[in-house]
Amino acid sequence: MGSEKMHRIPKDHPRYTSLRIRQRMVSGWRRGLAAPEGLLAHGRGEAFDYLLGERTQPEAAKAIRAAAATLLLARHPVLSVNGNVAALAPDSMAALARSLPSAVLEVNLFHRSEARARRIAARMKRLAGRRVRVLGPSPDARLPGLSSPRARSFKEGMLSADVVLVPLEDGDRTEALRRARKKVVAVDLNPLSRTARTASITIVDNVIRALPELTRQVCALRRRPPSELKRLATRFDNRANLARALGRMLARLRALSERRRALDPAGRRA
Ligand code: PTJ
Repeated sequence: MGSEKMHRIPKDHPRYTSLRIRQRMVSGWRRGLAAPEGLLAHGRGEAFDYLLGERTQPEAAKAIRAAAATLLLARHPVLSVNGNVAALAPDSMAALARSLPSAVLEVNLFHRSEARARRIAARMKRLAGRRVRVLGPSPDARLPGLSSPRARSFKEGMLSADVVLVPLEDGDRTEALRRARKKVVAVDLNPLSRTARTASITIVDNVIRALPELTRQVCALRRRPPSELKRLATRFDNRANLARALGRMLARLRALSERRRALDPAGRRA
């Protein structure tokens, strides 16, 4: 793992926020939290975020509300943490876990190594506090229909969950969770990914923005009657919402091309 110092990014750089997020990812990799493949996955996400204008769009806000209602109604919600989440948004994930009375955090890695799982679990435990259960090293179960080691999981984690939140997930595991009849809430900037298309609710947004907003919605909806939460959760149509998210990207591209503007996410001339 590299040990060079991070470059200081000038605050007036037009891509300051994006470059700072990128540094967080690199730092997560240097600390042994994120996999090197996570850096590549992040780059793919950045490209889609660019098309979204690097903002939480109305489709994502709608999905976040349905996701908050679904998590509040869950008997045993499990929040999955991988290397990218541990690098980019561990504090937001910990806050979300604290906001849900029965949520469990499960470290679930695509490129699994016990050492990385231990490091991520320790970080999440530190941030989430004593009240939140964190499952990380030494898995005791397997998700059916997946080949090793991605299948490794926990009896008291995903195996017994009714709702699983998977930020930045791979398509195979999302499909395996759906086959096991679990509701899956995904956060994925790519509306075309298998995860996005297979999940019950897909939030097409950056985890950096989506997770704090999800916690805000959980807190806002907490005292609403279950009938209202059920309505919010069941009326959500993932396919239609994904189509609208794609349509928004298309419309942005069309508007920008018609104005002959280079693609600056904020709509400024680049
Ligand atoms: O830490 P591990 O071993 O569990 O590995 C994590 C990665 C992300 C490497 C692994 O799950 C993986 O390979 O994922 P994929 O199949 O590349 O899918 C990642 C998806 O997340 C892609 O569709 C990206 O567009 C999307 N994405 C990337 N960065 C973000 C994102 N979505 C939301 N927020 C982001 N910041």
